[in-house]
Amino acid sequence: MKKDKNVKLPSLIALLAMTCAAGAAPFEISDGWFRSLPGKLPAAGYFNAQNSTAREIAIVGARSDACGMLMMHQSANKGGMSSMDMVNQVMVPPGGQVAFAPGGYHLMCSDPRMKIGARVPVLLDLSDGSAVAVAFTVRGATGK
Ligand SMILES: [Cu+2]
Repeated sequence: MKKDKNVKLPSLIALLAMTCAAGAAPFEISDGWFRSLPGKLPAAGYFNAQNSTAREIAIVGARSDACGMLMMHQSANKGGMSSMDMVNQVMVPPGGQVAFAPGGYHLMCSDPRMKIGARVPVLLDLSDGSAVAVAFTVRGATGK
């Protein structure tokens, strides 16, 4: 799928409303939050993904109007050195879940435009061609 980072999200409010109205979704994102750091530092995003369908679904991209770019990263510890690698997709197995959490998978939001305490919209692109709209809570450096 071709990704256009400049795509605006005019229908995000409508998507969020639909998501809420639908109740328990077959592919559900919960506990989404960004860690906002001072200045121009990127903000890391975390959430849980639950796949209640009978087939594999991968998260293949992320977008947000609150970020310049929003990429998927994986933290790793190689010989005592911590590093981050870009990942193109994260598979969520049928009936399973994957956590984006400190020390592992995370979203990396460059040029963040967000205030602590606010909620910002994030759109996650899935391998089946659909997208999930989620509101992420913005927390401070300590995660509170
Ligand atoms: Cu990162």
